[in-house]
Amino acid sequence: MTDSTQYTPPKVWTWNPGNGGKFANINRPIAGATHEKELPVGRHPLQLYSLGTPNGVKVTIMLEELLARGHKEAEYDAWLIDIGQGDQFGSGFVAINPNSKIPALLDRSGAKPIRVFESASILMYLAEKCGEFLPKEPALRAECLSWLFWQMGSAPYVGGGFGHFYAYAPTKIEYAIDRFTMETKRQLDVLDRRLAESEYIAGEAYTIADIAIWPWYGGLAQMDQYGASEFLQVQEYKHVQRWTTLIGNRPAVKRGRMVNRVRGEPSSQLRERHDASDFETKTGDKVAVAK
Ligand SMILES: N[C@@H](CCC(=O)N[C@@H](CS)C(=O)NCC(=O)O)C(=O)O
Repeated sequence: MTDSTQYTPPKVWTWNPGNGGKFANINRPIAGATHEKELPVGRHPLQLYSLGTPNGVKVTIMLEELLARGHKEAEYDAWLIDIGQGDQFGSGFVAINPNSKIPALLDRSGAKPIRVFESASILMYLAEKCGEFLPKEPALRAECLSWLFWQMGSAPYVGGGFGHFYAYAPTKIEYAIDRFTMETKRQLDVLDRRLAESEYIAGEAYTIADIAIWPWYGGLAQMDQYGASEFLQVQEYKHVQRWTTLIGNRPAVKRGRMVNRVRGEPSSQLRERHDASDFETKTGDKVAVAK
């Protein structure tokens, strides 16, 4: 690999597979399927194809919240998409999300299945389908959607920028880490100031804005995401800390975090979810004992 301080870009970029980065085996400069593979389909109206990353967890939290409010139409099968193994490039997955990224949802409740991709789009779709967590009053709705899309525009600087260069890049590049740390801390401060003036992100009610933002920024604040708690001095963001605890204590959030999770304590991992009872009987610790 070229020394990053010496690198002069050539006239035309060429693909150098296996550039040493953590995700080198799955990154490609072209879209589309790499192999034929049908997706499994379960018995519920909603089929979710996902993984327990911050983007995936947004959707499983939302589904568990909707079920907790009694919405039977939110019953779902959650299938595991192993992005490290390239499952997102199978033909069945690409047919649901041409962008080859989790999460992707298929709603099979109507005459014709409806595909939904991009996590914010999935949250809005479910919120509108069930009439929950997205205020109807125009000013409140605008505030909620503004924060929802703030998250979508901002988090790539945290994940693809800060997290990538701080934790995953094969060389530590001070310029890149400095640039994205500054931005990540600025975003934490944006949230901290907002949460100083209101209980939840979009006002007095819990909404899809909280559901979208919590997995990313709550992860930084209290889950040592990228092993960067100390580096970022996350304890200083007092209002973000208060809100992270508030949201994290919700039973549906606790369940949603477990779905399609493949890391951490075995008892916190429910690799696939096909029934509400799976949380009691199919977590990693219980499946391992049964084997
Ligand atoms: N903007 C998308 C981002 C989704 C995304 O980046 N998903 C990652 C995992 S968190 C992924 O599937 N990566 C696989 C890949 O890039 O090949 C969303 O919010 O749904």
